[in-house]
Amino acid sequence: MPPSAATVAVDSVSIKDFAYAPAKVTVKAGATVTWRNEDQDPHTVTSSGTGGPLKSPTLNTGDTFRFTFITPGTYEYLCTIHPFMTASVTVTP
Ligand SMILES: [Cu+2]
Repeated sequence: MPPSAATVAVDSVSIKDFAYAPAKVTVKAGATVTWRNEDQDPHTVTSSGTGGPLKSPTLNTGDTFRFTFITPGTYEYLCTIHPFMTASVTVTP
């Protein structure tokens, strides 16, 4: 049975106007999420707190970062340059 439009996993996130869009995405374990910086300013994709798996380099305009999520859970992240930019990825089994 094909998934309905409402349940299609989003696996790409734009970084634009100092925000991640969409700010909350849900993917299945094993999915690779791609972030792309569409802003004129540099940003990062960095796990909140300590010990998280997301540690992108500084992404300049047009740069992309990919991460494959293996373990289910909710992964909060932010931009270390602009810590008010926060978002999360939820990984389902
Ligand atoms: Cu930023």
